[in-house]
Amino acid sequence: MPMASPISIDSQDALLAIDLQADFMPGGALAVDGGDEIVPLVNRLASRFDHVVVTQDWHPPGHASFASSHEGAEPFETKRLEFGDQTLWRDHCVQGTPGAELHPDLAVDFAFVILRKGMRPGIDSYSAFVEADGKTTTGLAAMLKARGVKRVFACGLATDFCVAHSALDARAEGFGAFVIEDACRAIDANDSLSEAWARMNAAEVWRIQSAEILGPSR
Ligand code: VGL
Ligand code: ZN
Repeated sequence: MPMASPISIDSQDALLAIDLQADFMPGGALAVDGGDEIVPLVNRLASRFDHVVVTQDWHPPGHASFASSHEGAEPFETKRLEFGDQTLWRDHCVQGTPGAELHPDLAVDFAFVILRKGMRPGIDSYSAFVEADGKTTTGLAAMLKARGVKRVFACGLATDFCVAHSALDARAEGFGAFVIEDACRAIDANDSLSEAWARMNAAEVWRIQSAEILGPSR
């Protein structure tokens, strides 16, 4: 089968490796199917980029995104919070706990920054760029722009939440945005995966496969 035309990565491209943490791995508090399978692929991708950002979901205990923080609420339920609708989750990625640690095989040495997000008790941040209030910036866009980055390639966990929100916000910040589909895994709760792809298609976030960057596997 002929390959889609290859994408050549240069010094204006950045890779975001999103939330490859123990709690999102099989056996973790918020396990994503196959989450561990993509780590070697993410490492191979990271070796091709001059700018690699690793993100870490990093919540204080009792975070507003936890079902346990709301009387009578269940995980996966949607709750109206101060800044809008929030999907509630089992407690996950609590600061300093083993579940918040990055996967031990992730080649973090490629990263120039480990960006922590979701740190404020009352507000979530799926996105690596802007918190769920829609206005508090993490500073990542400015950092990437200062380094001359024009295109952002996102991979990691989960396709339909933190990867999608990060890619959409990359676009909103004026970057070209790509999601490397086979280097992601999804939660897919209540149709969230197809909704995320629909929003990304509409925003011209391009869905690509790792082979378009790495070349055909041998
Ligand atoms: C994520 C749900 C809650 C993610 C983080 O990394 O996609 N999903 N917190
Ligand atoms: Zn979270």
